[in-house]
Amino acid sequence: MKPMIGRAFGVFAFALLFTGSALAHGERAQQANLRMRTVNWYDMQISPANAVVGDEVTISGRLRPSRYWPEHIPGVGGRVFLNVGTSGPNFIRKASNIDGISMVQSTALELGRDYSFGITLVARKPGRFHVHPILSVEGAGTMVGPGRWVEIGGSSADFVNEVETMFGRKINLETFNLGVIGVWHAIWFLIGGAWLFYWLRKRPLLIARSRAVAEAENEGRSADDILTPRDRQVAIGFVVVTFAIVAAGYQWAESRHPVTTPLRTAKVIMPKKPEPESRVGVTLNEAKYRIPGRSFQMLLTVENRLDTPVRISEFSTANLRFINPAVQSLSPIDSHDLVAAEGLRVEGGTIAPGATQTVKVYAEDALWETQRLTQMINDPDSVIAGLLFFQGDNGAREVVEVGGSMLPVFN
Ligand SMILES: [Cu+2]
Repeated sequence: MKPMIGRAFGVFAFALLFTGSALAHGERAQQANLRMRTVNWYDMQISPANAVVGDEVTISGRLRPSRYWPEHIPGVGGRVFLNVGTSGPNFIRKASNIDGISMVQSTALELGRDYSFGITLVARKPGRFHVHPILSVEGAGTMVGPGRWVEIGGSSADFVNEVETMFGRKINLETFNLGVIGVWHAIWFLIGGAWLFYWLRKRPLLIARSRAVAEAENEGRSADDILTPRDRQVAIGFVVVTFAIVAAGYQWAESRHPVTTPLRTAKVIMPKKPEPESRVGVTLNEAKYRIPGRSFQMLLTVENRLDTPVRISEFSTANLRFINPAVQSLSPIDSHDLVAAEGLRVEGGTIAPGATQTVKVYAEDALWETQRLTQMINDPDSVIAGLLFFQGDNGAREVVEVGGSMLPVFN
């Protein structure tokens, strides 16, 4: 007995030790290839980072479904829905759009295309919440975008959530019809409870009853023989009462709300669009991940079709941003902003206008480990993808997706 208790304590202590750092909504739990090769999110902004209950908080940015989307996972061409991931009903979503088209319903997108998105929230509860844009993909699950902390002050009591119906009636969505919902729950709870109460009083019960049924069948009788005429009358009574309540409830609801419309399930149609035209051509010749150094390396051939010299300023994959400090300085916005400010090293630096040259890129940071992306070496197909950002001397920016096979290096 004693070792058991000791072990139980050990597990408990272990759990306590690790709950502190958990982010609790599983952004690191998804497989590495799901995070690296599904939706590329960038330019994301959530503002304001501090608000009070009732204030609007907007999320905006761009998303690019990967051209290297894993074949075994349903893609964005089926049905997707743009939403928000946070730790509970702390906000309401007032509006959302992709490329300016309202996303009140779900839609379908295309791989390799570049879309802008925007979401308008209203703060509902006070607290400090980690907020992510998310894209729910039918059959594949939820693809989580970058997270930001949003601090909401004020009091829940000040939250107002009123709408006006087509007939001019003002409704408070926080409390609308709560009484009716409560009454219906109580009615079905009572009926279910009475049904249970009737049968639990009877003997034999449970296993003994099962044995009685088996016995009757062994003797060649019908198992229904153990029911009494009274049992049958009670059961018929329950059926009649249940149907009567359903019919009366329907009549009552119809008379109270004569005009209703069903919930809408149609898809929003997104106009077809071409793949983003890139004035920088990139070919991935080789990609390696050196496990001891947490060093991700890419050998690229870059063709600069712009009329200005360009340099690689950033590599972004799985919401991790590796920044080239020689080109831009960027620091994390908050404690969980996944920016490696000095994480990108580029050999073969500036690419002259019109030139084609080989560039070696190193993305090195402990984030590979802490964000559990090292498991990419366990993917059977070992394909990686991410966005490369090129910065022109004249301020031009090109965003190009790269992807291909990755080779793990163990020493
Ligand atoms: Cu989060």
